[in-house]
Amino acid sequence: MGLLVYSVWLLVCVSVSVVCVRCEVKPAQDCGCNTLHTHRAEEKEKEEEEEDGKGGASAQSPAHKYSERANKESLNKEDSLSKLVLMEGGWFLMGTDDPGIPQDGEGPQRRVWLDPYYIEEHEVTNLQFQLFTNITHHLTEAERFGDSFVFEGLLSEEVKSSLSHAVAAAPWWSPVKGADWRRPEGPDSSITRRMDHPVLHVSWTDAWAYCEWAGRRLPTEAEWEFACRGGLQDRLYPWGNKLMPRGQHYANLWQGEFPNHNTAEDGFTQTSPVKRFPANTFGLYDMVGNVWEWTADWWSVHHTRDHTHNPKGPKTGSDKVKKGGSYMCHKSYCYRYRCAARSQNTPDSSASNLGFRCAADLAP
Ligand SMILES: *[C@@H]1O[C@H](CO)[C@@H](O)[C@H](O)[C@H]1NC(C)=O
Ligand SMILES: [Ca+2]
Ligand SMILES: [Ca+2]
Repeated sequence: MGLLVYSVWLLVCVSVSVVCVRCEVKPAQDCGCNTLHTHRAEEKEKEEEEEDGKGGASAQSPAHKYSERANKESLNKEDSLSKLVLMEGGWFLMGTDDPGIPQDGEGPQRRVWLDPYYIEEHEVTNLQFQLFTNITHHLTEAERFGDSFVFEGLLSEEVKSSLSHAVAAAPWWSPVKGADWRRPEGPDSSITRRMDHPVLHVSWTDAWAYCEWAGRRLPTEAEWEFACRGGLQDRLYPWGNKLMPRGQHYANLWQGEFPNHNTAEDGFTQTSPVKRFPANTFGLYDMVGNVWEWTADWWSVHHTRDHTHNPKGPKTGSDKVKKGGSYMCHKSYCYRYRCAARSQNTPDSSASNLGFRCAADLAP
Protein backbone atom coordinates (compact mmCIF):
# COMPACT_ATOMS: atom_id res chain seq x y z
CA MET A 1 0.00 0.00 0.00
CA GLY A 2 2.73 2.42 0.99
CA LEU A 3 4.65 1.91 -2.22
CA LEU A 4 1.59 2.41 -4.33
CA VAL A 5 0.98 5.58 -2.53
CA TYR A 6 4.40 7.00 -3.41
CA SER A 7 3.63 6.74 -7.07
CA VAL A 8 0.68 8.97 -6.80
CA TRP A 9 0.89 12.70 -7.05
CA LEU A 10 -1.78 14.92 -5.77
CA LEU A 11 -3.08 18.36 -5.61
CA VAL A 12 -4.79 19.29 -2.43
CA CYS A 13 -7.19 22.14 -2.50
CA VAL A 14 -8.43 23.26 0.84
CA SER A 15 -11.38 25.57 0.62
CA VAL A 16 -13.66 26.47 3.45
CA SER A 17 -14.30 22.99 4.71
CA VAL A 18 -13.97 20.95 1.57
CA VAL A 19 -10.85 19.01 0.70
CA CYS A 20 -10.56 17.81 -2.85
CA VAL A 21 -7.74 15.57 -3.86
CA ARG A 22 -6.67 15.13 -7.44
CA CYS A 23 -4.42 12.22 -8.13
CA GLU A 24 -2.27 11.63 -11.16
CA VAL A 25 0.24 8.94 -11.79
CA LYS A 26 3.69 10.45 -11.75
CA PRO A 27 7.15 9.06 -11.14
CA ALA A 28 7.84 8.08 -7.58
CA GLN A 29 10.39 10.82 -7.07
CA ASP A 30 7.73 13.38 -7.53
CA CYS A 31 5.94 12.55 -4.32
CA GLY A 32 6.01 14.27 -1.02
CA CYS A 33 7.85 17.51 -1.52
CA ASN A 34 5.56 19.55 -3.66
CA THR A 35 2.13 18.30 -2.93
CA LEU A 36 0.82 20.94 -0.63
CA HIS A 37 -1.32 23.22 -2.67
CA THR A 38 -3.89 25.19 -0.87
CA HIS A 39 -6.37 27.58 -2.33
CA ARG A 40 -7.48 29.77 0.40
CA ALA A 41 -8.35 32.97 -1.42
CA GLU A 42 -12.03 32.77 -0.56
CA GLU A 43 -11.36 32.24 3.09
CA LYS A 44 -8.97 35.12 3.06
CA GLU A 45 -11.50 37.48 1.57
CA LYS A 46 -14.00 36.52 4.19
CA GLU A 47 -11.55 37.10 6.97
CA GLU A 48 -10.48 40.42 5.58
CA GLU A 49 -14.09 41.56 5.53
CA GLU A 50 -14.46 40.50 9.13
CA GLU A 51 -11.29 42.27 10.07
CA ASP A 52 -12.40 45.44 8.34
CA GLY A 53 -15.43 45.33 10.56
CA LYS A 54 -13.21 45.21 13.63
CA GLY A 55 -10.92 47.94 12.38
CA GLY A 56 -7.96 45.76 11.36
CA ALA A 57 -5.20 44.08 13.30
CA SER A 58 -2.86 47.03 13.60
CA ALA A 59 -5.55 49.31 14.96
CA GLN A 60 -5.94 46.95 17.92
CA SER A 61 -2.59 47.91 19.37
CA PRO A 62 -2.37 51.47 20.68
CA ALA A 63 0.94 53.25 20.53
CA HIS A 64 1.63 53.14 24.26
CA LYS A 65 1.20 49.40 24.30
CA TYR A 66 3.61 49.13 21.40
CA SER A 67 6.39 51.07 23.11
CA GLU A 68 5.84 49.24 26.38
CA ARG A 69 6.33 46.00 24.59
CA ALA A 70 9.26 47.35 22.60
CA ASN A 71 11.08 48.23 25.82
CA LYS A 72 10.75 44.69 27.05
CA GLU A 73 12.15 43.24 23.86
CA SER A 74 15.10 41.05 24.66
CA LEU A 75 16.65 41.74 21.28
CA ASN A 76 16.58 44.70 18.98
CA LYS A 77 15.89 44.45 15.31
CA GLU A 78 19.37 45.28 14.06
CA ASP A 79 21.04 42.74 16.34
CA SER A 80 18.55 40.07 15.44
CA LEU A 81 18.84 40.19 11.64
CA SER A 82 21.02 37.58 9.98
CA LYS A 83 24.45 38.47 8.71
CA LEU A 84 24.35 39.35 5.02
CA VAL A 85 26.97 37.79 2.79
CA LEU A 86 28.03 39.63 -0.37
CA MET A 87 27.52 37.70 -3.59
CA GLU A 88 29.66 39.18 -6.31
CA GLY A 89 27.49 37.88 -9.13
CA GLY A 90 28.68 37.74 -12.73
CA TRP A 91 27.97 34.96 -15.21
CA PHE A 92 27.11 31.50 -13.91
CA LEU A 93 25.48 28.32 -15.19
CA MET A 94 21.97 27.90 -13.84
CA GLY A 95 20.02 24.64 -14.03
CA THR A 96 21.40 21.41 -15.40
CA ASP A 97 21.44 19.35 -18.59
CA ASP A 98 21.44 16.21 -16.50
CA PRO A 99 18.25 16.74 -14.51
CA GLY A 100 17.52 14.49 -11.55
CA ILE A 101 13.82 15.25 -12.00
CA PRO A 102 13.26 16.48 -15.57
CA GLN A 103 9.58 17.35 -15.15
CA ASP A 104 10.52 19.95 -12.52
CA GLY A 105 12.13 22.12 -15.21
CA GLU A 106 15.69 21.75 -13.90
CA GLY A 107 17.05 22.22 -17.40
CA PRO A 108 18.33 23.26 -19.72
CA GLN A 109 21.55 24.61 -18.31
CA ARG A 110 21.78 28.30 -19.20
CA ARG A 111 24.12 31.24 -18.73
CA VAL A 112 22.78 33.81 -16.33
CA TRP A 113 24.25 37.15 -15.30
CA LEU A 114 23.67 38.48 -11.82
CA ASP A 115 24.53 41.91 -10.47
CA PRO A 116 26.05 41.83 -6.99
CA TYR A 117 23.61 41.33 -4.10
CA TYR A 118 23.54 40.13 -0.52
CA ILE A 119 22.01 36.98 0.89
CA GLU A 120 21.51 35.94 4.50
CA GLU A 121 23.98 33.37 5.76
CA HIS A 122 21.32 31.11 7.28
CA GLU A 123 17.61 30.33 7.25
CA VAL A 124 15.45 32.72 9.31
CA THR A 125 15.11 31.26 12.81
CA ASN A 126 12.25 31.02 15.28
CA LEU A 127 13.94 33.65 17.45
CA GLN A 128 14.20 36.08 14.56
CA PHE A 129 10.64 35.47 13.47
CA GLN A 130 9.45 35.88 17.05
CA LEU A 131 11.01 39.33 17.29
CA PHE A 132 9.38 40.26 13.99
CA THR A 133 5.92 39.19 15.21
CA ASN A 134 6.48 40.80 18.63
CA ILE A 135 7.12 44.13 16.96
CA THR A 136 4.74 44.01 14.01
CA HIS A 137 1.99 41.69 15.37
CA HIS A 138 2.10 39.95 12.03
CA LEU A 139 -0.33 37.05 11.99
CA THR A 140 0.85 34.25 9.73
CA GLU A 141 -1.48 32.69 7.21
CA ALA A 142 -1.40 29.39 9.09
CA GLU A 143 -2.60 31.24 12.20
CA ARG A 144 -5.33 32.99 10.23
CA PHE A 145 -6.55 29.82 8.55
CA GLY A 146 -6.20 27.78 11.70
CA ASP A 147 -4.23 24.90 10.25
CA SER A 148 -1.05 23.91 8.44
CA PHE A 149 0.53 20.80 6.95
CA VAL A 150 2.55 18.65 9.32
CA PHE A 151 4.55 15.55 8.53
CA GLU A 152 2.63 12.83 10.31
CA GLY A 153 5.76 11.11 11.58
CA LEU A 154 6.15 14.07 13.94
CA LEU A 155 2.66 14.12 15.42
CA SER A 156 1.76 12.95 18.90
CA GLU A 157 -0.76 10.10 19.20
CA GLU A 158 -3.21 12.59 20.61
CA VAL A 159 -3.05 14.90 17.63
CA LYS A 160 -3.10 11.95 15.25
CA SER A 161 -6.28 10.58 16.77
CA SER A 162 -7.97 13.94 16.35
CA LEU A 163 -7.22 14.23 12.63
CA SER A 164 -10.40 14.52 10.64
CA HIS A 165 -8.88 14.01 7.24
CA ALA A 166 -5.46 12.71 6.37
CA VAL A 167 -4.40 13.27 2.77
CA ALA A 168 -5.31 9.94 1.19
CA ALA A 169 -2.58 9.73 -1.41
CA ALA A 170 0.22 11.20 0.70
CA PRO A 171 -0.59 9.93 4.19
CA TRP A 172 2.53 11.49 5.66
CA TRP A 173 1.06 14.97 5.25
CA SER A 174 -1.80 15.99 7.47
CA PRO A 175 -3.48 19.35 7.76
CA VAL A 176 -3.33 19.87 11.52
CA LYS A 177 -5.62 22.29 13.31
CA GLY A 178 -3.67 24.71 15.44
CA ALA A 179 -0.31 23.96 13.81
CA ASP A 180 1.63 27.15 13.13
CA TRP A 181 5.14 28.51 13.57
CA ARG A 182 4.83 28.59 17.38
CA ARG A 183 3.32 25.09 17.52
CA PRO A 184 4.98 23.24 14.64
CA GLU A 185 3.44 19.84 15.44
CA GLY A 186 0.09 21.15 16.58
CA PRO A 187 -1.39 22.49 19.82
CA ASP A 188 0.63 20.24 22.14
CA SER A 189 4.02 21.27 20.70
CA SER A 190 6.23 24.31 21.15
CA ILE A 191 9.41 25.93 19.86
CA THR A 192 10.89 26.76 23.26
CA ARG A 193 13.89 24.50 22.77
CA ARG A 194 14.16 25.29 19.07
CA MET A 195 14.66 29.04 18.98
CA ASP A 196 17.76 28.63 16.82
CA HIS A 197 16.02 26.31 14.35
CA PRO A 198 14.51 27.61 11.11
CA VAL A 199 10.99 28.97 11.42
CA LEU A 200 8.34 26.65 9.92
CA HIS A 201 4.75 27.04 8.72
CA VAL A 202 5.42 30.37 7.06
CA SER A 203 3.71 31.02 3.74
CA TRP A 204 5.39 32.89 0.91
CA THR A 205 3.37 35.92 1.95
CA ASP A 206 4.64 35.66 5.54
CA ALA A 207 8.22 35.27 4.32
CA TRP A 208 7.82 38.31 2.09
CA ALA A 209 6.46 40.33 5.03
CA TYR A 210 9.42 39.39 7.24
CA CYS A 211 11.99 40.32 4.59
CA GLU A 212 10.26 43.61 3.91
CA TRP A 213 10.26 44.43 7.62
CA ALA A 214 13.96 43.60 7.70
CA GLY A 215 14.55 46.08 4.85
CA ARG A 216 15.35 43.10 2.66
CA ARG A 217 13.56 40.94 0.11
CA LEU A 218 13.28 37.32 -0.96
CA PRO A 219 16.04 36.13 -3.32
CA THR A 220 15.12 35.38 -6.93
CA GLU A 221 15.52 31.74 -7.89
CA ALA A 222 18.67 32.65 -9.84
CA GLU A 223 20.14 34.46 -6.83
CA TRP A 224 19.32 31.53 -4.57
CA GLU A 225 20.90 29.05 -6.96
CA PHE A 226 24.04 31.16 -7.47
CA ALA A 227 24.41 31.31 -3.69
CA CYS A 228 23.83 27.55 -3.38
CA ARG A 229 26.53 26.72 -5.90
CA GLY A 230 29.22 28.50 -3.93
CA GLY A 231 31.22 29.30 -7.06
CA LEU A 232 31.44 25.65 -8.18
CA GLN A 233 30.41 24.89 -11.74
CA ASP A 234 28.22 21.98 -12.74
CA ARG A 235 28.13 20.34 -9.33
CA LEU A 236 25.17 18.68 -7.64
CA TYR A 237 25.58 20.06 -4.13
CA PRO A 238 26.90 23.26 -2.58
CA TRP A 239 30.11 21.38 -1.70
CA GLY A 240 30.61 19.20 -4.81
CA ASN A 241 29.30 16.00 -6.36
CA LYS A 242 29.71 13.56 -3.50
CA LEU A 243 26.84 13.46 -1.04
CA MET A 244 29.04 12.53 1.90
CA PRO A 245 32.66 13.56 1.40
CA ARG A 246 34.93 11.55 3.76
CA GLY A 247 31.80 9.93 5.15
CA GLN A 248 30.62 13.19 6.70
CA HIS A 249 27.10 14.60 6.51
CA TYR A 250 27.03 18.01 4.86
CA ALA A 251 23.30 18.65 5.17
CA ASN A 252 20.30 17.74 7.29
CA LEU A 253 18.46 15.22 5.11
CA TRP A 254 16.61 11.93 5.66
CA GLN A 255 18.49 8.68 6.17
CA GLY A 256 16.61 5.40 6.28
CA GLU A 257 13.39 4.47 4.64
CA PHE A 258 10.91 7.22 3.90
CA PRO A 259 8.39 7.77 5.44
CA ASN A 260 8.48 5.14 8.14
CA HIS A 261 12.01 4.97 9.39
CA ASN A 262 14.36 7.88 9.89
CA THR A 263 17.69 6.68 11.28
CA ALA A 264 18.78 10.30 11.80
CA GLU A 265 22.33 9.30 11.07
CA ASP A 266 23.05 13.00 10.52
CA GLY A 267 21.90 13.68 14.08
CA PHE A 268 18.43 15.04 13.36
CA THR A 269 15.01 13.56 12.65
CA GLN A 270 13.53 17.02 12.28
CA THR A 271 15.02 20.46 11.72
CA SER A 272 18.48 21.23 13.06
CA PRO A 273 19.75 24.48 14.53
CA VAL A 274 20.92 26.70 11.70
CA LYS A 275 24.66 26.58 10.94
CA ARG A 276 25.03 23.06 12.34
CA PHE A 277 26.37 21.65 9.05
CA PRO A 278 29.39 23.02 7.13
CA ALA A 279 29.01 26.25 5.15
CA ASN A 280 29.74 26.33 1.42
CA THR A 281 32.69 28.35 0.14
CA PHE A 282 30.54 31.50 0.14
CA GLY A 283 29.97 31.04 3.88
CA LEU A 284 26.30 30.07 3.49
CA TYR A 285 24.67 27.39 5.64
CA ASP A 286 21.94 24.80 5.01
CA MET A 287 21.41 25.90 1.40
CA VAL A 288 20.29 22.33 0.80
CA GLY A 289 18.47 20.40 3.47
CA ASN A 290 17.07 21.50 6.83
CA VAL A 291 14.12 23.43 5.36
CA TRP A 292 12.95 24.26 1.87
CA GLU A 293 13.33 27.96 1.13
CA TRP A 294 10.88 30.23 -0.64
CA THR A 295 12.15 32.35 -3.51
CA ALA A 296 10.57 35.44 -5.06
CA ASP A 297 9.83 33.83 -8.45
CA TRP A 298 6.62 32.45 -9.88
CA TRP A 299 6.90 28.84 -10.99
CA SER A 300 7.36 27.69 -14.55
CA VAL A 301 9.07 24.60 -15.97
CA HIS A 302 9.83 26.21 -19.31
CA HIS A 303 13.32 27.64 -19.70
CA THR A 304 15.44 28.39 -22.73
CA ARG A 305 19.17 28.50 -23.27
CA ASP A 306 19.00 32.24 -23.87
CA HIS A 307 21.47 34.20 -21.81
CA THR A 308 19.64 36.38 -19.33
CA HIS A 309 20.50 39.22 -16.98
CA ASN A 310 19.07 39.17 -13.46
CA PRO A 311 16.13 36.90 -14.37
CA LYS A 312 13.09 37.23 -12.15
CA GLY A 313 10.96 34.35 -13.43
CA PRO A 314 7.52 34.61 -15.05
CA LYS A 315 5.47 37.78 -14.56
CA THR A 316 2.58 35.89 -12.97
CA GLY A 317 1.68 32.40 -11.93
CA SER A 318 -0.14 30.35 -9.36
CA ASP A 319 2.80 28.81 -7.50
CA LYS A 320 6.06 30.15 -6.11
CA VAL A 321 9.42 28.42 -6.50
CA LYS A 322 11.03 26.84 -3.45
CA LYS A 323 14.59 25.51 -3.39
CA GLY A 324 16.96 23.25 -1.52
CA GLY A 325 14.93 20.32 -0.21
CA SER A 326 14.48 19.58 3.48
CA TYR A 327 15.19 17.21 6.36
CA MET A 328 12.47 15.04 4.81
CA CYS A 329 14.27 14.52 1.51
CA HIS A 330 15.68 11.15 0.60
CA LYS A 331 16.97 10.12 -2.81
CA SER A 332 14.29 7.44 -3.11
CA TYR A 333 11.40 9.85 -3.32
CA CYS A 334 12.62 13.44 -3.21
CA TYR A 335 16.00 13.87 -4.84
CA ARG A 336 15.70 17.60 -4.52
CA TYR A 337 18.55 18.51 -2.20
CA ARG A 338 20.58 19.69 -5.21
CA CYS A 339 21.25 23.29 -6.26
CA ALA A 340 19.48 22.85 -9.62
CA ALA A 341 16.46 21.09 -8.08
CA ARG A 342 13.26 23.02 -7.53
CA SER A 343 9.70 22.60 -6.46
CA GLN A 344 6.65 24.75 -5.93
CA ASN A 345 3.76 25.66 -3.67
CA THR A 346 0.95 28.19 -3.77
CA PRO A 347 2.00 31.39 -1.98
CA ASP A 348 -0.40 30.75 0.91
CA SER A 349 0.84 27.22 1.60
CA SER A 350 2.71 26.41 4.76
CA ALA A 351 4.24 23.22 6.08
CA SER A 352 6.54 21.72 8.68
CA ASN A 353 9.51 21.61 6.29
CA LEU A 354 9.32 24.98 4.55
CA GLY A 355 11.05 28.21 5.57
CA PHE A 356 13.10 30.97 3.93
CA ARG A 357 16.05 33.34 4.03
CA CYS A 358 16.18 36.92 2.74
CA ALA A 359 18.40 38.68 0.23
CA ALA A 360 19.17 42.37 -0.16
CA ASP A 361 20.30 44.85 -2.75
CA LEU A 362 23.58 46.68 -2.47
CA ALA A 363 23.10 50.22 -1.27
CA PRO A 364 22.69 52.42 -4.37
C1 LIG B 1 8.75 38.37 22.26
O1 LIG B 1 7.86 38.65 23.30
C2 LIG B 1 7.80 37.65 24.32
C3 LIG B 1 6.69 38.05 25.28
O2 LIG B 1 6.88 39.35 25.74
C4 LIG B 1 9.17 37.54 25.00
O3 LIG B 1 9.14 36.53 25.98
C5 LIG B 1 10.20 37.19 23.94
O4 LIG B 1 11.48 37.15 24.50
C6 LIG B 1 10.17 38.19 22.79
N1 LIG B 1 11.04 37.69 21.75
C7 LIG B 1 12.08 38.34 21.26
C8 LIG B 1 12.87 37.65 20.22
O5 LIG B 1 12.43 39.44 21.63
CA1 LIG C 1 18.22 14.39 9.28
CA1 LIG D 1 17.65 25.02 3.44
